[in-house]
Amino acid sequence: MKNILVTGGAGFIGSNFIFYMLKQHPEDRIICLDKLTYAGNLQTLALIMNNYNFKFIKADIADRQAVDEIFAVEKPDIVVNFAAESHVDRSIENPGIFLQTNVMGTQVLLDACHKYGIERYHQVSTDEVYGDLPLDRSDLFFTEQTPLHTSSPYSASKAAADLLCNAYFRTYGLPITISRCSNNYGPYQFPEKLIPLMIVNALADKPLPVYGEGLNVRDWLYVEDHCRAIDLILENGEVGQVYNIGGHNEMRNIDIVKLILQALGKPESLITFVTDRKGHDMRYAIDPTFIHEKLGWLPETKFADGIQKTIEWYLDNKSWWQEILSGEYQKYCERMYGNR
Ligand code: NAD
Ligand code: TDX
Repeated sequence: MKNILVTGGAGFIGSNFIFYMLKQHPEDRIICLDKLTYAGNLQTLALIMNNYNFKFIKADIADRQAVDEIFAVEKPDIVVNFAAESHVDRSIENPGIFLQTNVMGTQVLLDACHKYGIERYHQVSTDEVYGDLPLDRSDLFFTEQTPLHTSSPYSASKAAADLLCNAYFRTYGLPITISRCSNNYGPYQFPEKLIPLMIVNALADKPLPVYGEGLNVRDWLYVEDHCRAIDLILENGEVGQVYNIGGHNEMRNIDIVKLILQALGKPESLITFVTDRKGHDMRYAIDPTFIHEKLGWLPETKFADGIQKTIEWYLDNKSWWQEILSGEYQKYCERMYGNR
């Protein structure tokens, strides 16, 4: 039985990871630490809130005292850090909070791991730390050896956090691992990211804002495949190692948007081309050979199946995203958590 501290577990990937782990490893205990920013949603965790092997704690990973107290009481064996400001567009608007949470928060967690001792600290990073690839070189992919070359304040903050993890491994011998994954999609993704935004806008017959000409390419990974990869890294990964997670599943934004419109029976006239994102990365593409050879991981979900499941989830769970969009979610948090 292990105590696993999952930070950022009220967000998209963190919550999916908690569900995955409770199913795969019911003997373990999960403690979710989350600040509940706009991107964190307690409603997502409502079904497991009363599980005997789950505990939720509202806290900021950058709050040294709070994190110290949590480590002293909960004594985690494993920490998986998902907590982050994760939206590139917001980082362009306001970089400061990205440095605070993604860099300083990571340092606070690493210090606590060093102080209290830990079996493993796993940092959930991103392929964006490698920068981008040109559209006309489909032979090029990111490997674990690709130099860090960031574009946005978001990716710079994630790269800084990765370097800190490496420093704590080299300097203090802290048993860290890092994974860098491509774009995730699936249930519970906040509707500011491409796929859920396009689904909810299309359902409301609102314009679908495509940046530039929509030719940018992303390598899409179904969130459950990502969770399985992290579980494998925790079980069999080598400390000090970086693992790239992605699936040779590259698609242009415009093709994704058209596919969503087709699946929902909505007209392409909803597509609106808008001013491009500043510093917009052209193409991300992961070479997953290393994790495949070392840990036997391969993505299992075909994009056609994953996008269908995702669209169905948003159709079946309208109240989840309608509450977020209407601001109801903030009131829900105060109601549910205000006096705890
Ligand atoms: P998300 O924005 O959906 O969720 C982030 C969660 O972290 C939220 O619950 C939020 O409340 C919490 N959080 C934010 N600041 C915090 C703080 N200071 N202290 C405690 N909790 C805090 O993000 P996501 O898409 O689930 O991404 C999870 C992780 O995976 C991030 O580290 C992100 O950089 C990385 N990642 C995401 C993707 C993707 O496609 N979504 C791809 C690669 C890497
Ligand atoms: O309205 C939009 N219109 C549009 O054309 C939005 C929100 C996005 N886009 C484009 C920009 C990107 O080329 O779609 C692509 C995907 O955009 P996002 O969903 O914002 O993801 P991205 O910028 O690729 O970053 C994501 O993957 C890597 C996550 O948000 C990061 O947290 C992760 O590290």
